[in-house]
Amino acid sequence: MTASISTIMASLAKCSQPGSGVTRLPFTDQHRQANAMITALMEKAGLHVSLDDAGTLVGRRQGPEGAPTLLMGSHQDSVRNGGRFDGAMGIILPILALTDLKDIELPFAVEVLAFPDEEGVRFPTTLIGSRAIAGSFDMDVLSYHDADGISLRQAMQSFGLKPDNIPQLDRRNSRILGFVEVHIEQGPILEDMNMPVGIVTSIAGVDRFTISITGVANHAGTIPMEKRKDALVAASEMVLAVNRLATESNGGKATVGQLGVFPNAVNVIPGQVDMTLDIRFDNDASRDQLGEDITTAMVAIAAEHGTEIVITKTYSQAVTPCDAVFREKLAEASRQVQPETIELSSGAFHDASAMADLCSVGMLFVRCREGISHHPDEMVEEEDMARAVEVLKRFLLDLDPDN
Ligand code: HGY
Ligand code: MN
Ligand code: MN
Repeated sequence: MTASISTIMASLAKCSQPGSGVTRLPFTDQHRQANAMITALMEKAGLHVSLDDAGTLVGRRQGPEGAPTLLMGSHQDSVRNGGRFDGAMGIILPILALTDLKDIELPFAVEVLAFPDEEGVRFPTTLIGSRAIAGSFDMDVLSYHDADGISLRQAMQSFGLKPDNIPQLDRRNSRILGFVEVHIEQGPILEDMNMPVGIVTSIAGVDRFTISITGVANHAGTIPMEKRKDALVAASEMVLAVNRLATESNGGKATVGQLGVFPNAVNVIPGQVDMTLDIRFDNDASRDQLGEDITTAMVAIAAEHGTEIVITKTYSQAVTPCDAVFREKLAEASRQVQPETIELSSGAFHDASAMADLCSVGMLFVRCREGISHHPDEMVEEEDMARAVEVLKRFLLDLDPDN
């Protein structure tokens, strides 16, 4: 008896650090456990499984000699205390679709990719596996390190990988039909419209920064207020400025998600604050402008408080349009599970954002409860996941590699 999709997702969710929700970071024991589970499901689907040197698990179904390859999949990693569907569902559903089509010839090869890192939570970079395949991986990020001082290179090597081979993963000279990613919507639109699935039109662009504010740590009881260079007061004003400028930007989103205070002691004036900034917009020019407004405001606030500031852009991804042919074919396929189709843009970015440097990309969103995501309460109903598998099967059966 085949386990229900929800049961599979619940088992995969157990590959997590202890605590509420799912915390599965790249190149960890939890990642290894997840890869073992995904490998078993890929093998059941008749896929040949391998792990590439960027940490992407590749499940390949051969096609006719010389036929192009359709790429599918998503990311295995999660945010901290995240949900069980973000990323992982986009790996499992195509595997289940291929399991059902095991005995049916397709005129192309298919690969399901379980990317190691899309969230960029452990290391200040992101889309590691997809950028390696798309040929846009920056080898400098191998020197980036996590909160424990472990470099990305060390983490990959202890995972059994040879990161120096990453440039060889570039697939830009191979015959790729495209990349199609299934993903939880992470928003309320499909639920509001009472639609199980939706077709993505474009994926938001994103800029990410690390910001270091340096003041003077000193005794909380002896230094008069007017003589302080309090890094946390400066940082707090910056956080409020980020929120105000994004709110006034008419569609932009900006978030300070991480903030560390040093020395973080009850009786010491904070000497150092390190924080992150994530800026999104549905067009590149507005995102650049919002970034400029925010960084200008931060520099002015730092000066007002006599503190130093270093702003480093750690990641940038342009707005990614989804391919018109894939949008149409996914819409056709989804009409078999719902009479109407709906198109919507994605405020989140995805591995498809990076894969667009390699090939045409398409995305299928699946309804989630109350739009909740990046949270333990993230939920996708069994029947909606089953519908998405049916859409994928129809999409695969109707896809003609020659047009
Ligand atoms: O941040 C994002 O948009 C994605 O969930 N990594
Ligand atoms: Mn995701
Ligand atoms: Mn996510």
